[in-house]
Amino acid sequence: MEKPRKKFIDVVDKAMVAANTMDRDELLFSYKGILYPVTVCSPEVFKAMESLEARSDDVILAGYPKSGTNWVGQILSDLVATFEKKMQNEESINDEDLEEFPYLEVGDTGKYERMNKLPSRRVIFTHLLPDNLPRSVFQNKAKILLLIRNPKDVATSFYHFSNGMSVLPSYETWDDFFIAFMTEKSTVYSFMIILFYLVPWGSYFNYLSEWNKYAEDENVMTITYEELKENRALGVKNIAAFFGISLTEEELQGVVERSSFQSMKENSLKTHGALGSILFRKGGVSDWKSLFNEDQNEKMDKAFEEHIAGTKLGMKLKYDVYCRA
Ligand code: PPS
Repeated sequence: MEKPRKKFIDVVDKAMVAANTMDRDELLFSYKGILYPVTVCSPEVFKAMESLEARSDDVILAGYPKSGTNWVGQILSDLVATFEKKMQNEESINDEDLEEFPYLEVGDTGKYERMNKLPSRRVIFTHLLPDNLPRSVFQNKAKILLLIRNPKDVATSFYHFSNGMSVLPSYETWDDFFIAFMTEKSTVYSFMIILFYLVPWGSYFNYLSEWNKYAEDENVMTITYEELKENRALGVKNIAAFFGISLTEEELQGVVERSSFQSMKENSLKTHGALGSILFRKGGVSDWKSLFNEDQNEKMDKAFEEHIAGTKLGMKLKYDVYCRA
């Protein structure tokens, strides 16, 4: 993913320009009870997505927004590209015309028919709930890397991103954003209020609860942002093994080096265009300490306890290590 991604940058730039001329209450739409940005998603595209024919050798990355998707996406794309290059399958990696926006739910209605013709291996990112993925993903046993990050850092990252990225509604204060992040489903039916009180792509807690149902599947591997921060080399090795990507130690080390925060940030104008300076913000653990007050810590601790503490994913998050004040 070090090469310039023209189509990716075009899609994002166009969405940002379109959003700049819109009012805050026009930025999101609701589909099956979840909000999405109108400038990058649409109900027609969601319906067309069902025609995607998933493959058992697809490399799927699932993660709630702000969990490190672009980071792990870089690792996956680099692992696949390095392997393909070694096998001299140049066709599958070098043709710019074959490039599709990496997020499954972002594109046009013709995207999935084009994807059906792409050579293997396809690398696909998504923030969607498992039930909203095309049925063929589970039927055809595509492998899924599920990326999770502690809820306090996710909320912190999401808040800054919402205020920097024009396609998402911004928030006057962190307190306002915190209310939206913590609200699972609004019982208030005024459209304006729903927009104010819910974040796009749905509730973090609901996301983890739904994906937890798949956490034991043999085709699903879970990784945390925090474990990757602690030992990127081990994480890269485990990810490669899960997808059956066989590389030498030296090749794996190259993938590790190219996925450092510093290297991705430096390269971001080429890979992400204007979005780069918004997306690659801090890239660390515990920045939540700069925003959460005592009451918000208590509310988050309670919600975590109620919804996911006892689940497999909840335990993987090591909440006591990364989230206790
Ligand atoms: S998005 O827009 O929802 O797809 O965002 P996503 O990529 O999931 O998450 C963005 C956060 O990931 C951080 N990031 C990284 N952290 C560590 N190392 C690397 N290489 C890396 N690349 C991106 C990015 O900085 C965002 O986190 P915050 O806390 O805001 O810095």
